[in-house]
Amino acid sequence: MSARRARLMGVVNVTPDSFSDGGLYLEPERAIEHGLELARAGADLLDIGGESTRPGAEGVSAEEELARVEPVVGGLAGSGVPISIDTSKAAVAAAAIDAGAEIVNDVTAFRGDEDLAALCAERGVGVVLMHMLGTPRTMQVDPVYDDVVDGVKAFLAERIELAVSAGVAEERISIDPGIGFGKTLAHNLELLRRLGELRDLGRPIVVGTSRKAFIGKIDGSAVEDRLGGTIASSVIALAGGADVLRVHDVAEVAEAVTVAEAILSA
Ligand code: HH2
Repeated sequence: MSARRARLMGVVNVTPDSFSDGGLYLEPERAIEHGLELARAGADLLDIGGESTRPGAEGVSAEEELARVEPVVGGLAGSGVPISIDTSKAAVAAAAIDAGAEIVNDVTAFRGDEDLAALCAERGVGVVLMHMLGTPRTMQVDPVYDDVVDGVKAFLAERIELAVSAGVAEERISIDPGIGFGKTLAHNLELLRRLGELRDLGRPIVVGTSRKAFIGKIDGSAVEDRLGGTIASSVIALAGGADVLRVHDVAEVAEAVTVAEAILSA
């Protein structure tokens, strides 16, 4: 157990096309090795994904996604760090749960596959329900909200209700504002600044800012140079009440969060 309150979810992308690390961990051995490295660096959870959700991405078939993630989930289950499977497909989630995953992280919040909620209920796994406007293919085409925080909050409240009515235990649900998923720079910044308002929903908050494009829009950095912006935004999310930070650079964010928490709790 780490001394930190906030938990770090280390990202393991088993894809050829993820926006920041696509192709690096496509071979199962490399992905497993990377996951173990993130665990040693302080990850409290490992989030394994086989389909990129970057803006403009086309989906992959369940067969392809499953072939990518199943050996990696199997290889990392039992490493001492709980595994979450980043998928919207019930068939992929089912196989990942069989292979040892304990959490389903669904960027569509159960809108992508009508069987996923019932599966999560039946298997008793944790779920992360994320807000996204539209789909990865369309989400960055002129997103509009009256008030982005109110809109995200209302959506998440509705998805919690749906999950509970499908039989998912409320205490197993976490929520995520979906930074970068159908949001302009101004929307992302406002969500991060007013993150605390999501606490009214009574569920743990997951936030993923890691290496995302909004950072580059602020400081002009290329995707491989966004560590400073990742740390700044992660610490602000922490101060706003985030419980889980989904990051690629676990070691560096762990150092920052340890110091930030000491200050926040002094
Ligand atoms: N962001 C990404 C993917 N999954 N899940 C949650 N709950 N929250 C997020 O913010 C989130 C997520 C995108 O990051 P990454 O996995 O690195 O990229 P890609 O989708 O291109 O694989």
